[in-house]
Amino acid sequence: MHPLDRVFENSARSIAKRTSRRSLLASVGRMLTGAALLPLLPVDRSARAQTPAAPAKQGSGTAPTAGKVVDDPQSCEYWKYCAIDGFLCSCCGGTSNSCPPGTQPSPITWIGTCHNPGDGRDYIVSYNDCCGKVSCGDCFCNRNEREKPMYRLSRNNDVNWCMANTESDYHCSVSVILGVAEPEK
Ligand code: ABN
Repeated sequence: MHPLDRVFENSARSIAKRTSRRSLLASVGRMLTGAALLPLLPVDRSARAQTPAAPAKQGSGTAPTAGKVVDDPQSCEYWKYCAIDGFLCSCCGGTSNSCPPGTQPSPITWIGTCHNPGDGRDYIVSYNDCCGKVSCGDCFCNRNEREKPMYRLSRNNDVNWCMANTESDYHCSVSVILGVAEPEK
């Protein structure tokens, strides 16, 4: 007999002497149960929570999704941006309704009506451009609710309203509430 065979035979006999068939079945059963329970163990996903995906600030022109973003002035989904087309001044050193320092609001604007889900009312909104600096480039947002084609200029948002300013460089756009829209009688 090959010496290796003898080693295996001896160790098999020694194991057989020390264990019964019942204990062998019990340990096989324990191993199978452990393997079946492995997927139920908790998994640490904290690393993913610490490196969240970058929030999408870019406008898509799609309908606003339900949730907190309708209240975030730096989000394109903010309710009063429903017909804005441009860079959000709230991301460019200004606010949702004030121009960043060093820029001037356009005296002529385009007008829209946006529904505020917070109080259920419709508001008339003026979209002024802020002028006098090069394009901000942050938080581009293009939404077109109730926007009208170019022949209704005051209802069209694809116009550089800085054209009437002495410094006609377009920087960003704000959304100023003018009043509550009365329901048509
Ligand atoms: N009113 C925003 C804008 C500015 C320049 C060109 C198109 C639209």
